[in-house]
Amino acid sequence: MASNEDLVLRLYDVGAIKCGEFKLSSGLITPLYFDLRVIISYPEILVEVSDLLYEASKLVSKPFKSICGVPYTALPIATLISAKHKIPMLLRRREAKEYGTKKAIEGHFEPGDICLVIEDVVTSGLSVYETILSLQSVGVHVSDAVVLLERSQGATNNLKMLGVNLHSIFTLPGMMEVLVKHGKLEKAFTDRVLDFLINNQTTISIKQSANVSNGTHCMKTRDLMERAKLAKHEVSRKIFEVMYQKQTNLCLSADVTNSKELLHLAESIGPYICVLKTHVDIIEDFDQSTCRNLLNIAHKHNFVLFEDRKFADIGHTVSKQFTGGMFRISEWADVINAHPLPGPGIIKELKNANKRSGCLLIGEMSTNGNLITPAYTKATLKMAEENDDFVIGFISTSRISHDPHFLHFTPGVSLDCKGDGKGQQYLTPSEVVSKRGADILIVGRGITLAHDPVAAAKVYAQEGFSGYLAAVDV
Ligand code: 5BU
Repeated sequence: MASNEDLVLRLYDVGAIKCGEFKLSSGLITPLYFDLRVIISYPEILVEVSDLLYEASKLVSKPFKSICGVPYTALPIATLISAKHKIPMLLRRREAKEYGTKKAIEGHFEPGDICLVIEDVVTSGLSVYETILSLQSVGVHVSDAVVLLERSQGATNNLKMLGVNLHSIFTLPGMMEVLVKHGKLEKAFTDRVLDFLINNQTTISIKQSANVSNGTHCMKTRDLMERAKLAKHEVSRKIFEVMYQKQTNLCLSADVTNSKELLHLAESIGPYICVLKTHVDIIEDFDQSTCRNLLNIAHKHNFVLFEDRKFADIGHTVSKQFTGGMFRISEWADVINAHPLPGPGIIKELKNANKRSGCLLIGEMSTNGNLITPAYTKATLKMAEENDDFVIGFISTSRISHDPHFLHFTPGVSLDCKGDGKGQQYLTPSEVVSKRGADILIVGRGITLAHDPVAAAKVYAQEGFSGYLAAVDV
């Protein structure tokens, strides 16, 4: 078999390695791009890549029963390995969600089987992880993945954090060394690519901000798993993880007035949201079974529950409102919120009543003519920082903290309306997420009153999350 160096040169010669300016799926512009799809036109290269990945598969931590290529480039690679080494293959359908009835995974498997995932190139590892999630959804486990090229932008660490070992044949710097050695690339160009790699890590997300003098940090990238690691409360960690796993930053504000409608919205829109927000005090037929059912749906579709109670009284009263009455909010809400207006006592008493929930402080409001001033917002931030074992972030209309462990939820979001004539003011998803730095967009009537609420939720989720990925740090 030809050496690995020969393979790199042949990949270059057939146009699988390209220099220029290319947009990655994350939106980043890279000076060096790999298009391994072309190797299907060169069977010898395809066989060689498959052989190398098969060799790498011998390094895995747990024996596997089947292999699964990440669609699409890795499919022929996985097929060759499967046929040559008599290893059963599974196939992940990318379009399964859209067509509802189709199975996410084709092929025969038993729950508990271990599958090896195969991929051509990884940047953050997200495509590999999506395939793993599909396999997991049918009970198939993945402990390892093999990849031809690790672009050295964080995939190995990202997947490690998710319990998956990534084995790569080449790293990007290693490949470039070979190309420089053989006169295919200029050293100055590869230095530029190395700079690009260093500056575009998908996991290193903290750097000193412009206002380093006062000790605050700002996020360089908005990497969710990195933020999950930095979370100071179990609930914020969970929210970051859910956002990452489901690739959504949409919070549905389910402001309906009966349990049936609420549960129906939760069930149908659950797959597209990370948080479901309620106003339980507007539900006419509320009882504890509403909560039990809601919790089951939240568990099934992997989202968290936020009761938008906006506590605003003295500590003694809010602790009773939180834990007692007919709503017993502390027993089921993962997230609650409070106005900082009464002073730190409100936070102390809510925390004493139940630390399991995370609290958002209302630092800004979306309504026309509200009385919140910049000084009030600043004082809210201070209060949050002093209680960051319980305060997980803010309701706000802009980013008020650059500390990446705080979450920013922004209400007043609509794609086609400027206001509701009752004081509410709307901005579009891209305005709140890309320009104002929201992490999570709160959408109520834009979805619940839509002709097709599920279709509307998909649009808001798509707009919101692509805005999140494309957002510059603010
Ligand atoms: P809408 O239907 O998307 O306008 O609903 C917005 C929701 O967010 C609604 O439940 C409000 O109570 C909530 N909200 C808000 O709109 N503006 C604010 O400043 C705060 C909460 Br705080």
